[in-house]
Amino acid sequence: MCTVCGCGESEVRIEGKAHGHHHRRVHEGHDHHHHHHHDDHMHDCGSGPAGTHAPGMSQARMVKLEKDILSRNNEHADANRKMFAERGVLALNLVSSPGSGKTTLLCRTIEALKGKLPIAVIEGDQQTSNDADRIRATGAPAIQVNTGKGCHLDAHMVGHAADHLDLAEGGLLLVENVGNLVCPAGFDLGEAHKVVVLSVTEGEDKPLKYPDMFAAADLMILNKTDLLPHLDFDVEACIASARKVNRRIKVLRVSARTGEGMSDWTAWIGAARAMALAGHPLAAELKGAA
Ligand SMILES: Nc1nc2c(ncn2[C@@H]2O[C@H](COP(=O)(O)OP(=O)(O)OP(=O)(O)O)[C@@H](O)[C@H]2O)c(=O)[nH]1
Ligand SMILES: [Mg+2]
Repeated sequence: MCTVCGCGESEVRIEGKAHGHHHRRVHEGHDHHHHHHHDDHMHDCGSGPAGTHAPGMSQARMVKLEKDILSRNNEHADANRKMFAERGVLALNLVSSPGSGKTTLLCRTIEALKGKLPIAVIEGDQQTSNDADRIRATGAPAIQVNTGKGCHLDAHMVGHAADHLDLAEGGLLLVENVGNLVCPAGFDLGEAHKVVVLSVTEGEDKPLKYPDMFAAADLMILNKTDLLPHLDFDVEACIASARKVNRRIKVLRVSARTGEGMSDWTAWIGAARAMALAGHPLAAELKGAA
């Protein structure tokens, strides 16, 4: 179950192989006993200590579940981070609402960096392997994770998918999370950075409406700038909103359609990669590759 929205367990599929995630199993039925428990009055709309609510579940139980789920996730995230560091892999976690242009951006990024560094992709969607197919068409290896009813990737899924990918030393791992501006914010995958993609068709108030996501990200890519002439989207107001929830967030204006801003994005990746490789034996050898 997700600590954010309280969605139930589901069967996760990694490239056609089913992985039952027993650690995500919860027995919500037990909570009926507590239905009239004294802290029940705090069920309303996320104002209690859990910061969220689920029908029939007490705030105390929710806080405990949340702690269990997140601490288990963090153990897997730490293991992933260690594995990425050992291999000198820069891992980026792309998060956004559905359709902001993540896969389009990734395909274009792979084209731009082709031959300069090894790139692999993990695609997260509830269903279909469409996005992994689109990535593979560029020649880069991709693993699709289908989360079923799940609304985000977790570190355990990413660890499994990374095993299947057999990541190259000194490479770039791009993780496209499930399209959802809420739940993926709470789950560390062991990535170096979360990158939030916001397209200009979504409205400039999104950082204020979904602050957790923008607070968790180090970079905001404002995508589909080619459409700006057709919209009344206020770019400056959007950036001001993002900075209100995250003073340090970097912002790049990009069009994955026309390629505008792509060189700023690949330069950002190059700088992040240099940081990821600092202290790694491959650092000198790979210098200037990206
Ligand atoms: N005009 C314009 N359209 C874009 C741009 N980037 C992506 N699109 C279009 O937006 C739509 C969604 O793009 P995707 O790349 O599938 O978006 P996504 O974020 O991967 O979507 P999900 O994986 O479903 O969450 C497609 O029709 C793209 O062609 C852009 O920069 N400009
Ligand atoms: Mg996609």
